[in-house]
Amino acid sequence: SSLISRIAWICLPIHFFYDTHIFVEGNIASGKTTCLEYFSRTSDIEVLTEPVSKWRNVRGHNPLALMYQDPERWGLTLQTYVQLTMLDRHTSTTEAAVRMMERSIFSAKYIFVENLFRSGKMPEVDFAVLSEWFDWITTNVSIPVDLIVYLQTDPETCHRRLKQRCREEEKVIPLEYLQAIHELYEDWLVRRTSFPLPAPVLVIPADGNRQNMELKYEENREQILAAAK
Ligand code: DCP
Repeated sequence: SSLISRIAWICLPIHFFYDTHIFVEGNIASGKTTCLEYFSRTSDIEVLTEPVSKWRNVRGHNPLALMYQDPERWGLTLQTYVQLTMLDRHTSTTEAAVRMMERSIFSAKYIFVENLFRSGKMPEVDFAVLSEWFDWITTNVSIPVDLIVYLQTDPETCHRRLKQRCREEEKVIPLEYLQAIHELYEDWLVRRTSFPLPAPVLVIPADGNRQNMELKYEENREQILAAAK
């Protein structure tokens, strides 16, 4: 047993050393899922895709569809659940050295909740309650993050991709909505004028087609994995 404990002591720091967390951020249909799939195929990285299937079906209800139909009534409902599912992802344990996840509790709050509120679609009291929850969580729960990969797109590109992918709930999304989300992302991750940055940011232009994007991910692989060192 002394040999085992010696091995454990040697391995423990190595494990912590490589326990790296990366968030992939970007507008709706910016290609986050494709990016995550690419890295899960080509590197020893564990990927956590967004729990969007949960947002479309919680005990038989579809809060995502409800939010798009009537944001004033259902925005709080969806965003409360998004916040829970994100927290669940952030705190789940993993064996992998590097873990990449789609979006984060930060963009849920700084981008989507902020957008609902600023556009007048979320009552102030709903915004206040969500903000209290967010502040409590980020003060009392450790949310590890080493790097944010921002897939930067033109909102028109996202609009075109959205129309092609034809997710039922998203048929009502106008270009203006994607423009608003884009500006909030740029303020946060590029201009850095709105909210605190929890980690350094790597910007990857993401208007290209799938093949183009795979080349770009390849070019950036070293820089992304360097966050693990
Ligand atoms: N959504 C929301 N509020 C959040 C997070 C997401 O209203 N806090 C909505 C926006 C989309 C849907 O959920 O309609 C799915 O979100 P994503 O854009 O993150 O997922 P995609 O599948 O569109 O990402 P990509 O195409 O980049 O892979």
